[in-house]
Amino acid sequence: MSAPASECLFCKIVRKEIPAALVYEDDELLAFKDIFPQAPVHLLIIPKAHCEGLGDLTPEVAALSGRILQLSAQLARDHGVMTGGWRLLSNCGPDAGQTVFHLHFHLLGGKPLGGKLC
Ligand code: D5M
Repeated sequence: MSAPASECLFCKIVRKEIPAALVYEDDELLAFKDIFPQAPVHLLIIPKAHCEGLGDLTPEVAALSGRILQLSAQLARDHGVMTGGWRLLSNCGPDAGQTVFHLHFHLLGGKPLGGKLC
């Protein structure tokens, strides 16, 4: 069950009601360091507009998908993991382990990444 946008953790980060280690911000997108990093580089990229996840894309957020991919490559470059390799993933729903129901993409790198499922 998704929290309303007013209670959503990542919406609160967007509104600067709770702190986060921001690494990128523009009118539409925000990126910040994951609070429980699973790799030396572990960033979260989110649309500022609320939607629950990939199964709940609004037209507004769907239109940002190309920008999200471009930003992920830019951040991978800026954070020094472009050469070694990096991973972009979004957990969608309980079986995938989604815990925050505001669409987000994990950008991971800086070490050999295990857990390759496909
Ligand atoms: O990923 C949700 C991710 O969100 C998880 O890796 C922890 C991270 N998280 C939770 N709270 C915060 C704050 N306050 N700042 C930064 N990162 C945070 P999921 O795919 O939903 O499991």
